[in-house]
Amino acid sequence: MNVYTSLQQARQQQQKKIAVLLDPDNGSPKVVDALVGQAMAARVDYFFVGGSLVMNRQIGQWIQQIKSICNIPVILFPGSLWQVVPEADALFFLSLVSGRNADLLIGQHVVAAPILKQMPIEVMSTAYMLIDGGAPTTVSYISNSTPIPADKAQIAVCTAMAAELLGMKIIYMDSGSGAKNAISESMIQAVSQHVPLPLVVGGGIRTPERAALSCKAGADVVVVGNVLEKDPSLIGEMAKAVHESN
Ligand code: 1GP
Repeated sequence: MNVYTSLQQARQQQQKKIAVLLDPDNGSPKVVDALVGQAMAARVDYFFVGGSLVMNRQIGQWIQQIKSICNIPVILFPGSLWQVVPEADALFFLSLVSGRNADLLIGQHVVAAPILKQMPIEVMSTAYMLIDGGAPTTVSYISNSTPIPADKAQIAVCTAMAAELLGMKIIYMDSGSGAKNAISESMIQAVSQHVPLPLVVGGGIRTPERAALSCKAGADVVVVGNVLEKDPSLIGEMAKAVHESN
């Protein structure tokens, strides 16, 4: 089954999924091995790899290392063109629809398109919506874009609707890695009710309770990054909370 089919199935059958965001800059091969081992034991559904700022120029080799020890699908979450490598299973072809930065809405995509056409990788058109998480994040700074205010669910809903009508396949709502506040349940619920696409939610999710609440509100995939870098032993509890939240 390809990755997008699994996301659609998750949405249709209300099987909640957990993705662990792996930062290629964090951790020696030994640390990554240990994290991947724990993720396998916890039955993590996906690995996301990438970010606004990545200094490791060997992302392909790094992904190969992960894939040599497990078969959890690896999905690229690229902050820039050079994070696009063929070793991953799939790629979020992200358009920053919450912003008005033309380069991140379509410009980079034009440059990436001929490269992606030649890669044996599943490309998934994704509407990326940055939501204010209570403090400036790396992604808002680097993308030079203003996040959707946290209390303006209607803007998020209309943005997601526009993305659906434009033919995008996935909605990714993110308050940015390490966000002070995770996205509110009311905003997740509003978007989920109005747009039938698989809904990925991340940024500032630090506890199993918060992960479960995001799922109950309508997230199909919950993304957890920062907190697991600090305490990988939380993976088991996080995954259990997500998988049991439907
Ligand atoms: C960021 O959604 C991810 O793009 C994960 O955020 O690192 O805060 O868990 P955290």
